[in-house]
Amino acid sequence: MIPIPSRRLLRTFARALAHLAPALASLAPLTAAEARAAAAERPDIVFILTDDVRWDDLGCTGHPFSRTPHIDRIAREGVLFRNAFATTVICSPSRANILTGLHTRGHGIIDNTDRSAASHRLATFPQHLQRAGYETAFVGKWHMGNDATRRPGFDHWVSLKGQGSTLDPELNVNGSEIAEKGYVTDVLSKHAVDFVRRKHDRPYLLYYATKAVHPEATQRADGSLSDPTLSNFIPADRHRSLYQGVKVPRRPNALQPPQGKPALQRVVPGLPPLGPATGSSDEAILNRLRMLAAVDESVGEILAALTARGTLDRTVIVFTSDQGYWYGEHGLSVERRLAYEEGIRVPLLLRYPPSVKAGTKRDAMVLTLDFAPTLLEFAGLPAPEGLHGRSFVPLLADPRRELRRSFLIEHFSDTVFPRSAGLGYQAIRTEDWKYIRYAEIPGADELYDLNRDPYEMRNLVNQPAAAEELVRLKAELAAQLAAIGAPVRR
Ligand SMILES: [Ca+2]
Repeated sequence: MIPIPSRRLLRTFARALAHLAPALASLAPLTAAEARAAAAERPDIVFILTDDVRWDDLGCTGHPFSRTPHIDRIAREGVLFRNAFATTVICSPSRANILTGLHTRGHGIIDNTDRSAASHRLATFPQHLQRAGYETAFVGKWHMGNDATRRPGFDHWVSLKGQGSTLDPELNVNGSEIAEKGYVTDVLSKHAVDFVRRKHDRPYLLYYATKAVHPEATQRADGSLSDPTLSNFIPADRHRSLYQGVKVPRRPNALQPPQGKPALQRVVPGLPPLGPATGSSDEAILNRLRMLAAVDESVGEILAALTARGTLDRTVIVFTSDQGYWYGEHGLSVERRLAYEEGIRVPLLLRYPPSVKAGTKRDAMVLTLDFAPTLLEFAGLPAPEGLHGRSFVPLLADPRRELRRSFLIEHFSDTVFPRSAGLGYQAIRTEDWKYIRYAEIPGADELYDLNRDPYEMRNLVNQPAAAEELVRLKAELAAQLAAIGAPVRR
């Protein structure tokens, strides 16, 4: 057996190699990426993925009363991306977007039905890190199917089954089923912190995916839900009375029924039309924020564990979410899926002092697809050919850089909610505009001028003054779809 060299020895070797790099470059054909990998100390990576947390749920993103001091610290001592987006607005596809760096049509996890086997076959960034010598750990919610067994690319595996239970969750820990006691965020946090505290001889990736702030429900193999209202948000007992008596803020587009949105104005048998009364209740919103309070405590415990180890400043820490949620905008609540801003926007914070000055803010558009190439670049590894995402590392040093002028958002029709049946679409968003083309509803296209109408309340698709822009956006959408190709079937 070949002994694994200690981290100190590797660092010494890397430093020596860095000094020799100019001489070696003339002798051996090292690629630029290999040279970087050899010369730089590879950071540890802690990737924190929350579920359904909105970009504006955090103190650091302007929430008036949500208390998230530990999460905010990542932004205060690192970078806050103000325009970060998910490209598919439901759990399973978005998780696959993050892991693969591919658009949903590129990886084939197109909805929340049981795609356990397919998710074992994805080529993911943790696999690349593992092959490059990283120790890799997964803790939390995988949610591509109800199979909780270990997926390729992870040395250490702690997973909920499907959505998992909020109280006394069952976990698959490296192949053994374990019944835990307690509140799910606390249980997962303990596993995450335990991993950080371990002795690590190699750089590591901790991929920590919380169940919070997702409501309590079981998702069956066909994607249907045990609780179709999907509104049972359960905070930890200690947070049940948090924020009592506060006034819940609402955006202007939550206070009136949708207009000029034929897809949302369809008559759905047995359901009232969308409007202020169909949106999320104050109590649902408050319970989500109470659930987030436990996540914030967990982030605090992880930061404390990194500080105690002395590795805080050489750890890339990312905090984000798989997609947003509706607080009554356009009458929506549990549906997710749709392409409006409150669904596609995600929080994105990153702390890594060697590359990021404290208090940095960036406005360039970044996507969930960008995590895979970004984290590989931090580890000194080139991105595999054919990814749809791009590393956002160059944005950290240069506020004028941007990665793209537009991006694709897509949803594949499913049957989980009667309201959202047949709502499959492809959409294109630029910095200024959004065009949504519903695939199965003729005449329901939507076009928004995001500068003049940030709440997406005036559909301009039939306005002559917007006709030229519409032609440009349709051409951009067609070009992006052609470049990415037809959906992969899994
Ligand atoms: Ca989600």
